Amino acid sequence: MADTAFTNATQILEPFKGVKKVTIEEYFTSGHRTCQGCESALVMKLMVKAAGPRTIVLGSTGCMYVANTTYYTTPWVVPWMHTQLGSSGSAALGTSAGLKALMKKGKMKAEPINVIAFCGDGGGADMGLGAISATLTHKEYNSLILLYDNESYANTDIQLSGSTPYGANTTFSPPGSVKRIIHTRWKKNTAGMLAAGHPECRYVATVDASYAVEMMNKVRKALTIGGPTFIHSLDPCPKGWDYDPMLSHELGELAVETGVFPLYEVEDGVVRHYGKTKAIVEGRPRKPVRDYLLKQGRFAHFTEEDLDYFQAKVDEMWDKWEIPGVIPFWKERPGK
Ligand SMILES: Cc1ncc(C[n+]2csc(CCOP(=O)(O)OP(=O)(O)O)c2C)c(N)n1
Ligand code: SF4
Ligand SMILES: [Mg+2]
Repeated sequence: MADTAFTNATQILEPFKGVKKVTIEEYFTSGHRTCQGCESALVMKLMVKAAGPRTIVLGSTGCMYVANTTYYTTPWVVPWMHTQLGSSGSAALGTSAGLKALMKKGKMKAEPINVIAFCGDGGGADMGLGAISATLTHKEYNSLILLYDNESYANTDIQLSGSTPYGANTTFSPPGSVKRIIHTRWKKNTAGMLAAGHPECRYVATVDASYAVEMMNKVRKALTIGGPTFIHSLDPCPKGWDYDPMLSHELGELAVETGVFPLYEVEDGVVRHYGKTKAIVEGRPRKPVRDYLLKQGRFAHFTEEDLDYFQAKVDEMWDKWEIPGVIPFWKERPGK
């Protein structure tokens, strides 16, 4: 265990060496009302299982607040607090600073307590980005911010966010007979942006609950490294993405296998690709993006031309970016 006298200690959470070594205790249990097949609920469960009982969870408004804390019920076994939609960063920093001050004054036992704040893509990649950025500059406070990305403002009926993929049908971007593609912007590269821009943040990672042990181990690593850390999780959402709930796990895998959502970590400035993403970097062919897109009703209006455009943009991430799938700078761009 690190320096408890300094009251900035982190727990040393060794990685789970395979699924059989994962601890059995649950800290996110029954009592929630998320949709069948909701991957974000699984992310909550795995996140806090990985962190263990000495954890405080803070969550910004969104499905993981509203569906998880219906009047008088909650699945959280650990202390949990709601925070305003754009405030996951402030809540993480304030809680961590509060704990540190209380421990320093001797008002509570000096011990490592994990502080995890989660946010949706609306709350994190859009509205609360400034607060997350500020938190990632404060290296003296330990906190993990986990962005669960269901690629829309789901709780308020699937409005598009900066994290919604190109062309998706949302309540703000319904395809019409005159204009087929309403949402013409490419998805924000949130993890890459935060990793590149925050020198005091020692750990940024992307995860996908279809690869559950890897996901939990990245949470454990972030909490062990300490300081402010950030994890971005891609979460298939049967309601917003419009698919049969039994496909959640498969879609999570396809997002990685097609190269749409690369799995990596940036630890102290060093990039490591993971799992099937690593295999792709080492030369394994990516599956075509159509295998992923056409399983989802939100892309049902896509023509061959739209699929080609999407494929070309993903190809660019892999073939042209400075660091494949992570950092989108080109050494030089032909014709510009
Ligand atoms: C300041 C503010 N604006 C708008 C809302 C209404 N609102 C509640 S949840 C939500 C969607 C949040 O989207 P996201 O963060 O992606 O979480 P998700 O619902 O997708 O889980 C919105 C817009 C609010 N609660 N607070
Ligand atoms: S709308 Fe999506 S994120 Fe929200 S509870 Fe349902 S499946 Fe989960
Ligand atoms: Mg969302």
